Amino acid sequence: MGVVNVTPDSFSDGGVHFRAEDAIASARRMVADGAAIVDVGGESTRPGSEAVGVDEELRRVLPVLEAVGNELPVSIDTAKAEVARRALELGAELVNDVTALRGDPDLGAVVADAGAYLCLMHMQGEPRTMQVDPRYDDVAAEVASFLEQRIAFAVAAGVREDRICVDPGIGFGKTTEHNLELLARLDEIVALGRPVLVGASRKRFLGRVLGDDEALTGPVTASVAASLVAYERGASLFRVHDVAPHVRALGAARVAA
Ligand code: HH2
Repeated sequence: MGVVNVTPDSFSDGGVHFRAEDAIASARRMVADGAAIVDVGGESTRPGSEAVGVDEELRRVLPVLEAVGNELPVSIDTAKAEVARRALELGAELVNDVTALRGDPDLGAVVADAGAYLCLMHMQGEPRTMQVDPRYDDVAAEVASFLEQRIAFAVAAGVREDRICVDPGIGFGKTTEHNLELLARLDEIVALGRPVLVGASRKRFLGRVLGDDEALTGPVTASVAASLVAYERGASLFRVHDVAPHVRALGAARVAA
């Protein structure tokens, strides 16, 4: 899954795709590079970010979806029912909701009515404050239990269970140690029986793993390493900014496994 953030402020590529024509060109290039789907988003969820309104989010993503929604496999990264509804009309097939249907009471019905795929992600707290002091007694068990409950919630809202994938939410209300423990115990998320998506790409804990305590982003080499670890532990979807090196490395890992 290639990341196309149509935002001025995303943590690692803020502004790169803010102009629709740049986002469209990147989406096409990512698919040419081997991405199975591109994830178009108009709201940053980086630590400390402020929410954007529905009109602004639509203004950002609609031109991109109008151009590539029916041309490429597209996912919409949103927590808003109205944004998801418009994106699905324009050809998107998956709704990637970092709030796991806790953000907008109407989103479940929109996904269900469209028969779309849905990604449910774990997040502790909300983006503005989530990295202030994240705490867990047992991070993997708590994330797995949360995702199990959100699958049940989505199914109760009418979403077909076989359309749902789950995501431990790397970096969303988690310390470096929490992120590493989630990757190490990913089998506990895989045991939920749904495909697991992992989005470690460029996240700052990868810079810290390499010894840079001040890092704001992680390098592509560490991003690929994290995806390979996740693949080895059973993940099947990888949300990444740098598609080509991930496609090559994951392709090689599949052959080598
Ligand atoms: N991470 C980000 C955004 N959306 N969705 C899922 N399912 N999983 C993730 O790990 C995930 C996500 C954050 O990364 P990015 O989109 O690059 O940054 P920003 O939120 O600042 O736009």
